[in-house]
Amino acid sequence: MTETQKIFEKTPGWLDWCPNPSLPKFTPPPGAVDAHCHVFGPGAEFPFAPERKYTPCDASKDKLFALRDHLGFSRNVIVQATCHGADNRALVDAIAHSNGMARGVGSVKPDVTDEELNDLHEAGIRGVRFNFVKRLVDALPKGPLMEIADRIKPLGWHIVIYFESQELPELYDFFTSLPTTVVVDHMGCPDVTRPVEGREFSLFQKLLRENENFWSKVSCPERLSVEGPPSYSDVVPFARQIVKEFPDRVLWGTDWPHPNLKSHMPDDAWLADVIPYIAPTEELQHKLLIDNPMRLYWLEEINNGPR
Ligand code: 0GY
Repeated sequence: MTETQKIFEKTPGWLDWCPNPSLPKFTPPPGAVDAHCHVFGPGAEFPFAPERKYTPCDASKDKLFALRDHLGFSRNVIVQATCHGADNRALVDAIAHSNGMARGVGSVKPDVTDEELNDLHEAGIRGVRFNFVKRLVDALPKGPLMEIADRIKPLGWHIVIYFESQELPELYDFFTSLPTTVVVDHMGCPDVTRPVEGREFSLFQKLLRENENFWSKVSCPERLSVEGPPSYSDVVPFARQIVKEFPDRVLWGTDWPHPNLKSHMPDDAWLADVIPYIAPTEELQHKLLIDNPMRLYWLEEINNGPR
């Protein structure tokens, strides 16, 4: 085995993405956006970060775009995952080959220059991700994160935060002090064995209710569910509640290629088929899949019309 092969050997037990998803029963409205997905490598072209906590299988832009077409979506928002650290090259390359149909959320370090930020903006990046999930990253001091927040604000970017629900009480004040629009990944990862009206999820709803700059992705049933596929029915009431109360501040995404799943790998059609259960009317589906992501990621198209 060569040194390169050893470096990119995927984490033991890693579940690969579903190679042949079925066709969803749900037909997304024309122009729908998958607003949370990733590209991984290919590692030989875009090496994974030395500080990563896992090594994924390759998940290329071509496979992502093929999935987009297969599921009946039109656009992608590609989010930087921790295995690529603050090296956004795979992400930028994917956007560059999307014919304008992808935008991105990157990852930067506090020493990023203004020129680099401007280049990322030109490349189609519209936000940065702050990751607080302990199994994925070493704890980040808040000061440098706030510096990054202040630097990206003039570009009109937003911040995507990824955390687990038990961390919210401690992080709440920091989150509400962020100066931009803030998008929470996967509803703050609730423990779905607890009630929707319980203390834990109520704190998350309070965050959105009292802070109009906060949005939520109603994504990742495959990661949150205890009951499991194909209907992920224990996650639906949580997502449905958020869509109902905050219809203009929600996003949906596949989370393809579903990093670090332990129990099963979803057929991505199952995930699309959850949409009508969490957004039961055409109006809600249109906001969730088109109006909201377009406002956040393709604002100039709304203002100026298509390119
Ligand atoms: C993980 C890994 C990552 C992210 C996601 O849902 C996600 O966006 O899966 C990451 O950033 O490395 O295991 O959750």
